[in-house]
Amino acid sequence: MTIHNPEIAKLFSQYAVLLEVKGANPFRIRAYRNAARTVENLPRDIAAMLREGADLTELPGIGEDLAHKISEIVATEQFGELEKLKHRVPVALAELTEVPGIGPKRVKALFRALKIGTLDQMFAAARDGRLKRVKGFGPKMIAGILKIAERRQGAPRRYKLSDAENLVASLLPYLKSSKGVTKAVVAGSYRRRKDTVGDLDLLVAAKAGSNVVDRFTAYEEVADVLAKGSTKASVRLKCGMQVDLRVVPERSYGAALLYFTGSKPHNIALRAMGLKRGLKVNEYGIFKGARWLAGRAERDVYARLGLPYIEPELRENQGEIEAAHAGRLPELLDLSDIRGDLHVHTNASDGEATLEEMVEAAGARGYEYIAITDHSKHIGIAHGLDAKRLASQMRDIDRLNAKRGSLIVLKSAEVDILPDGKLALPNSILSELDIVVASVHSKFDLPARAQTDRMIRAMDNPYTSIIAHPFGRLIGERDPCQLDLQLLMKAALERGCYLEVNAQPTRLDLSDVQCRMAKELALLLAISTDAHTVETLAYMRYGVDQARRGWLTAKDVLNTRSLGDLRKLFRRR
Ligand code: DGT
Ligand code: CA
Ligand code: CA
Ligand code: ZN
Repeated sequence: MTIHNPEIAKLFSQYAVLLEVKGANPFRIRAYRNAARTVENLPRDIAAMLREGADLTELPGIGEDLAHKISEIVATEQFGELEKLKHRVPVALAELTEVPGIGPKRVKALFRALKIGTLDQMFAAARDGRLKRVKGFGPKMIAGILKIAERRQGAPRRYKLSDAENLVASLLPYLKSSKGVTKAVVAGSYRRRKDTVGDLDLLVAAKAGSNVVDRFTAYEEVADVLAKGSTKASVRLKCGMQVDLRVVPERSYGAALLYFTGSKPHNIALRAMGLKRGLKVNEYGIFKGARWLAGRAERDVYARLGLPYIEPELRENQGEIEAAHAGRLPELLDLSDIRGDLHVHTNASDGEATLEEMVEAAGARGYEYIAITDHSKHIGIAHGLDAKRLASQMRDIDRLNAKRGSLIVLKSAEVDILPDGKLALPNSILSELDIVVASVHSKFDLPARAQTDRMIRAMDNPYTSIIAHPFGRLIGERDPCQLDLQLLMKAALERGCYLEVNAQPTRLDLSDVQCRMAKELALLLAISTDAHTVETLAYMRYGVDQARRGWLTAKDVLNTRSLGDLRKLFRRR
């Protein structure tokens, strides 16, 4: 991993804000702000320039001192002076500046007047009236802050599935290595692969008398033990996440897994079904009167209810029980059905790896094709491609395709949809591409009608193939934009366009229910990683998870097709 221009720019602008809070010399502050802008807008990767021995002082606004600091940042991947300053000026910039209207000036005023450096401190000051005394905080501003405080309090925190996976990656092996443990698994919404989870529900099968609960509560990441008994416990981890543990004997493992996987509405529906047949279903098993019938495996419990196995992703009581009963469960898409990735960046725009490296990695995944979709040149996007650089990339792709065996590289671009629905590259260039991925990166706040029209207009362009991340949501950071999805999907169908399920774990856009809506309208979807690195090509599985939750089969997805079939599907002009 090397550090790149956007990160370096961010370090400089953070430093500028902290300097401002501290009350440093305005010239110094401005120097860092300018340097941030220079680095941000640089068409070349600074790390690469340094490797080639370039003299950074030739860049506008970069003198000896700043050039030296950039070298330090690239070499050590951190900015020592920023780290030092963070201790002296303890201001949580990232969270404070997330609040609309709070920029460097107000951050500075907060810190100087009240020594406030975190969101929680600011909320407290808004509630008890101290905030009124701070310059720049009028009644309207304070009302807005109170509203945000309220919203945060009301909604319990949820965690991205990928963040939960990181916690599980060390917790689960830790538990599995306890004496007497035969099985350990995460149930709950995690197993159903929901895009976010409220807490983790661990289920362990263990021999009687083993000390799994003690080992669990002694886990090094545990901050608080909320409850503890002989077969269950709840803890809060240092990161804030709650984890519930249940220990059961092997014999009821399946029943317990079914119960703790949920969802609650699915459980309730199963129980009601059992009652009609004179059977009792609970976390210990399925019973006729006092007689235990089954419970070792989930499959056994379903079978006693006259049902086939239902995949966890479907267990939301959204028709899956009826479908199972009627023998009409979908044969869900599997990661191994995916034959290629249709949205991938390289270091020609804001990706980290070279074209060759991305293609190589796609080949290693066994793909048949990969579309290279670097950004078009436009505001807000780090060094996007203009017509000339895109043409040169196309020549590189031709060379690669001539050289390589089975994997075909598709020429493509992620083209910005401008506010008026036009695309940011001219048709003369788009016509040279195999597919065109179009997406919105600005004006997320248009009303539904206007935003929908804007995207439909983008699809009016005969070269548009796929609309990427239609809602632009960033889980926990940015709400989805307003869209009439039904209208958009119908417009896509009429025009021979498709929508994307962006598999980035912070996006997952379209979402599970939106996938299901596409299926009902018979609109095919592309599941794409939007990978900016070689490693994140593996995000494909997160997209597949959501597609499965949306009942999609391989047939409902574009990139399960052979390249030949795919080309036919993209032939709209
Ligand atoms: P989350 O944590 O909000 O993302 O969602 P879940 O589904 O993981 O919910 P959670 O952690 O409250 O409970 C885990 C599972 O335990 C849930 O999916 C079903 C089961 N469960 C919890 N409470 C009840 C209940 O009152 N009745 C039934 N039948 N099942 C329950
Ligand atoms: Ca849970
Ligand atoms: Ca729970
Ligand atoms: Zn992208």
